[in-house]
Amino acid sequence: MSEVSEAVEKPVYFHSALARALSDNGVKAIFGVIGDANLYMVDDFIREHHGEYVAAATEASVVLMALGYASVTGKPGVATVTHGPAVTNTLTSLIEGVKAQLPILLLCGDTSVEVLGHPQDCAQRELIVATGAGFEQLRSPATLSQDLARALRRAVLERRPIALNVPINFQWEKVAYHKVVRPPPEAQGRVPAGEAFDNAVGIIAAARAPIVLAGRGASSPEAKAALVRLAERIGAPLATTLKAQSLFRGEAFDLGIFGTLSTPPAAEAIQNADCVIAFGASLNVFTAARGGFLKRKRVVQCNTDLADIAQVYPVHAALAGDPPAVADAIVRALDEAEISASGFRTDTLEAALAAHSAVADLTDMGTATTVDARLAIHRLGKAVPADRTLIVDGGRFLGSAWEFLDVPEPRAYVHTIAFGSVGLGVAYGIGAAIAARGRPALVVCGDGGFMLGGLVEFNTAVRHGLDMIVIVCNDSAYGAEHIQFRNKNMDPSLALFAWPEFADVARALGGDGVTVRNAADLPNAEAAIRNRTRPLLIELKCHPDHMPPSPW
Ligand SMILES: Cc1ncc(C[n+]2csc(CCOP(=O)(O)OP(=O)(O)O)c2C)c(N)n1
Repeated sequence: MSEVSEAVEKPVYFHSALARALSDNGVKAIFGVIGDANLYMVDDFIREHHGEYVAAATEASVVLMALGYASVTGKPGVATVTHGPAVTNTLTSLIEGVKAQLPILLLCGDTSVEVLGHPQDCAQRELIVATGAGFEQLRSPATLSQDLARALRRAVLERRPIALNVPINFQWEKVAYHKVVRPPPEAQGRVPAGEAFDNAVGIIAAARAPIVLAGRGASSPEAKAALVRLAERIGAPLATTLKAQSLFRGEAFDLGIFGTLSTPPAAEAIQNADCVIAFGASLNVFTAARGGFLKRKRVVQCNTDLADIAQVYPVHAALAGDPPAVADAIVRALDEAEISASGFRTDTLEAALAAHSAVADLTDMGTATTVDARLAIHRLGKAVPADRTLIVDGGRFLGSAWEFLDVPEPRAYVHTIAFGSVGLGVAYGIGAAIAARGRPALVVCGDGGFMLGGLVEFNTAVRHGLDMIVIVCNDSAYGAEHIQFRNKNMDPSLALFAWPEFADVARALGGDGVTVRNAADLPNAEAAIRNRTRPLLIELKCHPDHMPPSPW
């Protein structure tokens, strides 16, 4: 679609024009912390444009909320902060957004250049650029509409946060508002031609045991349908990355997650495969099981951008194109050459996949005063509606959440550890909850992560009436560090914490709280989930020496 630009009658204040430009560009929700550089714009956005404004407690969370929104909707999230320390508070979250490749627009105020020695002045451009985010300067009140539209477009096309630096002294200037909307181009069904494509088809035709693997970049309904067609055509089982989990649920020969989180029958099938055809996946170290799952296999990788191919491991065929179009083109080429299907879809494999149960072989590690995190999470997961959003924080507990909780579709899974930071889950979850009202946001975090980041925003979920359930796996420890001291036969007390009762904390913050001390307390938690009317925190008392190992 081309640029839409219209003139508007009489001059308005810059801050009103900015709110209007956001609304005209389809922005429905903004996450923010106000200060003297953005308060009037936010007021206008709410009053004049009936926009949704989420008032976060810290600027770090504002960016994370916008990332959560972008992750669930696939559209840019929008955040607003004032200047100086408000901007420096966003930096860790911006790095998270860059590594997560999520499109957001961060509106930053910029300290007045007229005030010599302003205490809040700092090198905003340099700080932002150092995170890997893009930087756009709002040049003048007259260029507001173009500058905003360009920043939004860049966020989508560059798949990263773009900060738009907005000088504070523009706010009460008058501008003749022009509507400018510059939507990015849509996917163009590109299929690579020539040798690269022929080579890929040759590899697939020769494969005796191929697997079709989908990543988040191939998780649209069209991509799913095309990959299912291809997998059926060549007799390949289907698999996904963690971020595309559940894409093929219900399909025949769905291996589930390909990588360090694979189930035993899926891992066996992967070991027996001789070819992996990956679409929209980065093939990172976790998907590749540190390289082990790609060894002795021919690898075909198809991504929209050539730059995303062979980033970590070499591949045998690189296809830069649109996954659904490429998958269909491969099927046509195989049909033309009358290549028959592989024999990899066997009854034995089907039976092994069907017989697998995640919890059947687990020994309960619970005690009279603690629960087994895996079994408790699995059970509580059944009590939360299946149509939910899942947000998993970082820490040793995360394997339990990844393995025992599922989502209805890939976009309902929100990944929060692109930068390996703990404590981002609750803020990400608030953005996800705003993006998908009607779906409960299920956040799983550790005690350390909750105290590091979740605590500060739990009340934001309360103030905004969000449907959020936070399961805190409380092993009274930085478990990921506790295990390291233990492994070296050292005293782990530096990693131990005597936190307050988390259920009391949740109630003090305006939510509900339930404590699960042992398996007999689980029915209380299940009832609290069923009867929830406000954000609910469930504390699982866990033992630091009885936690499953981290897959991280
Ligand atoms: C911002 C940040 N600070 C510190 C760390 C180091 N770190 C990794 S895991 C972890 C422990 C987290 O504890 P908790 O949330 O209780 O989860 P657990 O490991 O106990 O399951 C810490 C401190 C980190 N990854 N990110």
